[in-house]
Amino acid sequence: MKLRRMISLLMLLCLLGGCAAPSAAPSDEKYDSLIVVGFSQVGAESDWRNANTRSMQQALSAENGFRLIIDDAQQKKERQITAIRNFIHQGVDYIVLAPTTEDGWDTVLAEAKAADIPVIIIDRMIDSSLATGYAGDDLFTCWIGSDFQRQGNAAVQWLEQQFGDQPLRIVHLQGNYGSSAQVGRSASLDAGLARNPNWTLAARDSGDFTQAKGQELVEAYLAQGIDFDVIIAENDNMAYGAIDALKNAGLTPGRDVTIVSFDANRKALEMVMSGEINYDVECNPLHGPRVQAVIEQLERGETPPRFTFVEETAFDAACLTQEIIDSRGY
Ligand code: GYE
Repeated sequence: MKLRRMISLLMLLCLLGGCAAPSAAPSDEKYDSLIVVGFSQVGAESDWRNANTRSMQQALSAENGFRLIIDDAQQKKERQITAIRNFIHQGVDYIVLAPTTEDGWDTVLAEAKAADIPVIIIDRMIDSSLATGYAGDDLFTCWIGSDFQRQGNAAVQWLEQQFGDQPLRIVHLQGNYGSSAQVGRSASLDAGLARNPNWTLAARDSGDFTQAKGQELVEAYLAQGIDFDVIIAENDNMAYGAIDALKNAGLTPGRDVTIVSFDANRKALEMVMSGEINYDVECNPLHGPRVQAVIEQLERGETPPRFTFVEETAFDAACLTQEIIDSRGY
């Protein structure tokens, strides 16, 4: 247990028991030596997210010297802010934040900074102006995640290669508005629409990264008689929902409608192999060992890189092998 946590506990004991010296049982000693990490997770909206949570649990385990406290915010930023305040109050050693959306973190992260608790941001970013510099830059220690615009560019380039200047009517299922994953992936498609005059947007809505909403949206478009050639789903779970809606309407996904998706979970790769998904851009959720490495560096007094972009690729049936699917860790 670090000093900060020790002080919080002593204060609590003073309040409860008039400052009697606490006696440490052997099991307490083991507990005391663990690094306490409070992790504010977005939610459990997708397979990607669940793989990310599992990766954190596996890496930040007691065996590895950590005590991990996870708060599931159910995709609500207000809940994340409350969770971070609770972590500060508990005196955790580190805070890990996977932010729902990019804006609105200045106040609570300034509170963490005032309490001298390092904040590691994973997956999405706070404020998107990485390139131009962000006023709140010193409010976090480092960030680990994906280049979402690069992922979006891969999807758009694949469509350009496949269809040339053929007319395309595109349905765009977006993630939750204001999240870096949505902002980056959507920005790429907007650029693609601008440079391909034969592409039109048949429909565009947020499915909040969930399978149920992906299905609902596509069912609604079909019921409205909207015609489309391509569905771009900003994650696999929305693609699964869209595929179910198409099948229920007697259409063959991957053939009648081209499906482009993001994440490349194992199940989705199997669907690339069977032809139901045409192209899937990888997004790696296995940040647990990366966070572990960063904390261990900080514990040794070293300075980890401020921004770590994870290396990623993309798959269509032409480049996918069974070996890749079998070695998929998520
Ligand atoms: O693509 C989606 C999840 O932020 C990269 O969030 C993450 C996205 C991921 O719900 O499946």
